[in-house]
Amino acid sequence: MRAKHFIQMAVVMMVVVGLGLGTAHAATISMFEGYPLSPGLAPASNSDLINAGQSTLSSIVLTTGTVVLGSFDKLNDGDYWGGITSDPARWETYDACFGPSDGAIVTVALNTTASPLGYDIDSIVTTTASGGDGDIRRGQKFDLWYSLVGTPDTFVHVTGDSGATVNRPGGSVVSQTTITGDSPIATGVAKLQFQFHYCDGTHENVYREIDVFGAAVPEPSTLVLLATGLLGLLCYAWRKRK
Ligand SMILES: [Ca+2]
Ligand SMILES: [Ca+2]
Repeated sequence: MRAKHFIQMAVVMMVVVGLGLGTAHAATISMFEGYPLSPGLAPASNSDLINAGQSTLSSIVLTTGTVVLGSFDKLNDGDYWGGITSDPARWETYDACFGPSDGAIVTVALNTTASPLGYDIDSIVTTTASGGDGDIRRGQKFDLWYSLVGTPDTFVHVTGDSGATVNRPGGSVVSQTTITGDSPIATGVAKLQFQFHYCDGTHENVYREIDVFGAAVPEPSTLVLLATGLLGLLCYAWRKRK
């Protein structure tokens, strides 16, 4: 490829990336409520971007606040059940949850060494469960923020339900929200932040898992190779037809 063409392609790609960054940061949020093992309840993922042990996760830390119930490592352990997956009754115990204090912030750093252009975030699934019917701790209320690879410590708020990104009091045994957005929610992401709030101002909500789904943003070299390969195939087909 001639240098001039490469520069033209690079400029086009920068414009495309720029347009992507300029889109609105509004999210679409759907809510599932039901009993454990109900149809429609998404299972916990153990291979999402922020799950413990995944190469896409750099660090996940509680940067503000405390754990008032359960333990922090339940947030991304790929499990809802505290290891006893065959017994739905165990759902309602407190040993497999993360109950953050009001205002607690969890900061997730994605592995930008492995993916220098950051990550596309397609969807985020958060699951809570607690106690008997009407227990306020089943609800979910948190703000979601993300930062981009160029400015990893500048966080952008994702707008969702009124008052917070997610603000659902909850009413059944399980509450699960799925956050999506303009596809994807954001691109070129370096970090995510979740700030948790008490739904009723008094009681902690108990989170069982947060799954973040997405993929590494392909590097330009990969895109150029793909484009060149495609062009080559088209030329080949065209010459064959002649
Ligand atoms: Ca868990
Ligand atoms: Ca997970």
